[in-house]
Amino acid sequence: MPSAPRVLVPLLLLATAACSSKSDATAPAVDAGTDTASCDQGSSVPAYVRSAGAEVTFPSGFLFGTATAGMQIEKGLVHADWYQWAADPKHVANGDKPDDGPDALAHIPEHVKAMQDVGASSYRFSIEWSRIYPTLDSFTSDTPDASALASYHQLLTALKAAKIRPFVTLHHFATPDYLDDITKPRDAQSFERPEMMTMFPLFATRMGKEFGAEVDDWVTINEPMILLLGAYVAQGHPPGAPADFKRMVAALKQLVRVHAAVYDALHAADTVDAGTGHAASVSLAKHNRVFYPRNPCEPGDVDAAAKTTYLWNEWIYNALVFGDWDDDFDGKYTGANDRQGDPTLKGRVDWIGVNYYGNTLVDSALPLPYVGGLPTYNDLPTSLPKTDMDWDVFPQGFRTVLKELVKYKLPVYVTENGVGDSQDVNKSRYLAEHLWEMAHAISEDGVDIRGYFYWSLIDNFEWGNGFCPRFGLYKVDRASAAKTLTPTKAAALFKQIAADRKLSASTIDAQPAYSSPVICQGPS
Ligand code: IFM
Repeated sequence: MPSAPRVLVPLLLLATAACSSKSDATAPAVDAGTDTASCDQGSSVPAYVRSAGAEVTFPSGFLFGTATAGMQIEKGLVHADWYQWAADPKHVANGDKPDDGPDALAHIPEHVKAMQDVGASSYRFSIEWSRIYPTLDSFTSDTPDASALASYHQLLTALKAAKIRPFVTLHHFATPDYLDDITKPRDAQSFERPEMMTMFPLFATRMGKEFGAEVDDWVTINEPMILLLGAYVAQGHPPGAPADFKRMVAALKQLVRVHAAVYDALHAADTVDAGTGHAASVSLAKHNRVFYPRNPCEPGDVDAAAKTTYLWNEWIYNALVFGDWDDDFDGKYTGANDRQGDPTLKGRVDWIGVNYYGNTLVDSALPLPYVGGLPTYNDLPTSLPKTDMDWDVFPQGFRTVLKELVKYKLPVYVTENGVGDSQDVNKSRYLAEHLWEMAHAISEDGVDIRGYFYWSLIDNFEWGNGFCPRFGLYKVDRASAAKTLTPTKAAALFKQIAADRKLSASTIDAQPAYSSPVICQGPS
């Protein structure tokens, strides 16, 4: 996610100008955070009260994994929009550059060993489109880069030898520069471009054929809402377009259709393989949050929090699971372009992928179209512990967000959850508390969760925040030629929980209490 503080400044500027009549649309039938405190308690965000019990267990076959993304750990992705965006020091804190990161493709054996050392049974990573096809010519002529293919095959071979199940993301924030020209942010770029509708499915077809024998589980797109907000509203992602919420919404609509086409392409290309007996299993990694009214006594804030929950958390999966297309985002299916059960969208995810990082406050004084408020998720006026990103630590929200997914009646994978903690003081407690709440979502709320991917395996390039926030289960010594890995304190805990398949309340109690983080500044 890009630097939150800077992300939201343009939203503030946009808010009043962009306010549309939709802001007083009927609130959808979705409540804001289920634990909202009453008006007279002053704050809508409750303190953490751990879900009850002495011990939780995890189902047999449950995957304990870690996750990464190419742009954040690989070197030399020169044809990616994000690489070019990061070349401008105004876009990344300290002028950090992805090339100064962990150089992952040069250290595959060490990274797979690190996964083995913590008993991980799965790994989510991305195959970078711009590495496979660096130029439009190479894409058009289907001339993939041989060394790129070899590197990803090397990784997949090593994972197979280690019995680690791969989940492969095809688009994790970075787009080839021939689909996103960052020098022309006012022109249609990336998911707005009509050719994305055909080129991304074609890329997926080729990747399905190339890697399908080694990969069953595919993530089409990482965090659509964060990506589009950064790209078309908040200038936190390339192309950094001037803030235009309508543009973002148009891109969102096309993105959902692109996903459906990529889903079909992967299923056609990656059929049942001899190794596993499985065909492709496809979803996306959707970043969901808990939205609270900034002021619980302000009805506009309460309404805006409910509407944001719907648009942010539900709208995409409603379309891709049920085929329910709410074109005007009003929470009803009565608009001229609304439809339910659309066969071109329905059933286009095989499971629900969800990334969880915390809570958000929504302020109706600054109404964005469709939701009637401005969401903010950093530097919140709460007494909750903070992360390096200045986000709240909010484990109970994990359970809330997971519970919202029950209605889809599909398996769920937590495709990301983790904490920026450069001092390695809060990670263990954060991990334990979040796993605890997730286990309750399984056992008490009936959420069919099949796996959990800790973000991240290693410290990496945290987009606009550069290298300051450290999300890794392993620290990376970026200055060393070997890019040496050192386990954090949370690595041993992860290993213990993955091995035992259980976690006791006393283990959580044994973790150090949260202490103040080093707040990492966003880009200047
Ligand atoms: O690092 C990011 C990742 O790329 C997408 N999800 C959130 C993480 C932490 O901000």
